[in-house]
Amino acid sequence: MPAFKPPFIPSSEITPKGLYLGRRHFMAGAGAIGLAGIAPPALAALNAKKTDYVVGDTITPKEDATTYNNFYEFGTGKGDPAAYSGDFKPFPWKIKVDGMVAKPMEFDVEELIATLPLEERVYRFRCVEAWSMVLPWTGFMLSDLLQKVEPLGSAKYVDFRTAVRPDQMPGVNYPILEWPYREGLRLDEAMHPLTLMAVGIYGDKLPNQNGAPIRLVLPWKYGFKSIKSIETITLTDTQPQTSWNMAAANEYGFYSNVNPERDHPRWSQASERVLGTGGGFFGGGDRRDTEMFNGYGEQVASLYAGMDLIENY
Ligand SMILES: Nc1nc2c(c(=O)[nH]1)N[C@H]1C(S)=C(S)[C@@H](COP(=O)(O)O)O[C@H]1N2
Ligand SMILES: [Mo]
Repeated sequence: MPAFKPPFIPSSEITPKGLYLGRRHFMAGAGAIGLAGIAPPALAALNAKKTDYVVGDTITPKEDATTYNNFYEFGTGKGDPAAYSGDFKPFPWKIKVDGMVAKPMEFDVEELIATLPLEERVYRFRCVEAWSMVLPWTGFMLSDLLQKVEPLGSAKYVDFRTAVRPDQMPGVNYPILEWPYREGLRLDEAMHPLTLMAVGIYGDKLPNQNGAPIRLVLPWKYGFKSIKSIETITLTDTQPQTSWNMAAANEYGFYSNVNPERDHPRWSQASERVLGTGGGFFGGGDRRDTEMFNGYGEQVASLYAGMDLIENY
């Protein structure tokens, strides 16, 4: 794996001095967040270290990021996830990690929150629909979780699946997509330090509509790769099926790296609307040019050295 070189402004420039604690891997105090069995409100104070991985732009207002969502398990409208996820119960929650690993395990998410090093990371998030946000996530590196199960040498990919709960997720009662929602990564992408398992946003636990209690965040890929409310993670030697590729293979490939030079068959990917800068649901607001790998090329381009990224979209 290449050495990591953050191109972003140092977090010391944007963070009150007392909160800036140096390198990552600051351990959240086990007592500070609470272990399994504590009611969800106890998670509100996520004890996270401010991180070096910070994008310099203005953070999108919370109101926008929590009311303009894609989470088809709760409906296809942008307002549906906020409106229809009230019955969803994100705690207690078990996440299973199995497949080509030496030690398949099931983890309680509140225990992971209490024991893995949490960081707050401000990432630009670019949806395939040509809009973007800048969001302060709290989470831990997926690599920290995968190391616990000891991936076998034969494992080459990681398959992720969302929970399917017809009584709590109204959308899964309709054949909008093939349920469960699924995503996949190559193992080296999964192990990359930018790959975050988010458990919070805006310093608080994840709202249901944003993927509670645990979701992936991949800042260099289109938003749909960042699968929400994950229940199983399976290591495999074959490229996993992914929901959007199954729905429309010519529009959504396995890689789905942000690429301004590879237009979606139905629209341009050269620029994006910046959400939260005016215009709301109906367009308007600032536009910015889309960057290759969403601006994270310095960290991730080497993962794709020698690959044709128009062909491998
Ligand atoms: N399980 C699941 N995960 C999902 C989706 C979904 O419909 N179901 N939508 C994806 C898409 S298209 C995007 S852009 C992001 C949106 O995340 P946000 O609502 O927190 O901004 O979630 C992704 N993860
Ligand atoms: Mo998206």
